[in-house]
Amino acid sequence: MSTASVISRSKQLAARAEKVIPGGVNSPVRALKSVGADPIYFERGDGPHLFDVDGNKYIDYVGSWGPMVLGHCHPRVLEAIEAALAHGTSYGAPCRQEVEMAELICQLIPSIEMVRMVNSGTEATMSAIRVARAFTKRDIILKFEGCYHGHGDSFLAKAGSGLATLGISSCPGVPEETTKLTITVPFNDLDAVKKAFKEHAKEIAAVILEPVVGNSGLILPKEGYLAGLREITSQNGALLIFDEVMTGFRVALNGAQGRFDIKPDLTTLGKIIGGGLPVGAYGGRREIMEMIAPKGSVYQAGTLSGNPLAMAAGLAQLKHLQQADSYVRLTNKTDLLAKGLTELAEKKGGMKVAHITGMITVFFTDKEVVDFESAKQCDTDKFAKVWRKLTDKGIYWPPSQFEAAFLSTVHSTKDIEETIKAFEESV
Ligand code: HOZ
Repeated sequence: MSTASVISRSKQLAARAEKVIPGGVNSPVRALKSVGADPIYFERGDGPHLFDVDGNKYIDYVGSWGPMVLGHCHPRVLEAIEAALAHGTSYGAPCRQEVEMAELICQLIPSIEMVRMVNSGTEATMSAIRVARAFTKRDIILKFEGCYHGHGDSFLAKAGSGLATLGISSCPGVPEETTKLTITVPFNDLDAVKKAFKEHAKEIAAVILEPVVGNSGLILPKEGYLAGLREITSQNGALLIFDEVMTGFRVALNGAQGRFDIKPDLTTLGKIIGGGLPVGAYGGRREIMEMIAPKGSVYQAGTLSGNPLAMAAGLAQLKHLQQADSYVRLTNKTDLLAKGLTELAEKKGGMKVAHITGMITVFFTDKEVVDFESAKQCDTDKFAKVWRKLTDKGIYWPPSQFEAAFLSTVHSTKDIEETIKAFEESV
């Protein structure tokens, strides 16, 4: 444990990092600015736990923002990586594992008839809208306030996640011409979508959304909302793209689309399918995906795409998740945490808890959170105070009101009880 008189190793690393990495971090939320803390540098993970460079142990609810659904260092995943590692780290050429990965994704997610592997969720969404534009011969993309689809130019308008955390509503460096091609409307409001289609009939190439929003905190779709979007897009000749980078293989084996029984035209994936290694994918209807080069002329490429290590890790994780009780266990664990936190919210007030299998958010507000506007009404100062107390008690909760927390299949009942107790003592 660090003491006040000694400069912690995290602080020492942060001082060095600030000189050579913008803000000292490789992704903005990690700077912990909005919660009034200094970056924590981590050394290792083990099951549901993380250990920082100062030797502090945490129950981890970030889970690398989604991939660690089986916890850190799962033996099956490590074995698969070790076996693949012995054969080299990258070929820049096709490999057996990428074929197996594509077959498994197509088998588990029926709306995906063909899939292309990329290296991150950002690449997946950028590529998905390119092929959607090519297929529909239209340019406008409709997205939702508070949804986050990575840092591609088209997606940074009224985005959630780090932009919401830092209060950046539009990003310098994105050409105005690009911004004009993105329409944003509130989530969970079908009338707003209908109005946008009325105003831009035959111009909207695609509607893209997180079917369960994880980047404004967790926001569930209202009853009938996703079906309504499916109907409107079909009627208007636009594609429906589900960004399941977070929800894919997490809220159910067949993702949010399986859980809510909606068939999008295209789906983007990432996180879990890489087992913690860098990965992304986009896939969907065959006639759309066949437009991608070299089958078609929509260009998209990548040296590390279908990387054998990432494929091996992802395959091992997906195969393990296919085992009978994975999602029952993940659901039960999430429900247990949600029950404890909901009881606390009812007792204390000023808190609302949203959850679905493997994901949870505590919003510091009295009102239901149904969209970005209501998420932004939360008391972020209170969130920051509670976050700091939780961290001191060894709970590593996502450092932003606008991020969902992630559970794994290996969080124990004891871990969850400790977490509820830490919340009781912190709010
Ligand atoms: N914006 C990411 C989660 N929604 C955080 C990425 C990171 O800091 O690793």
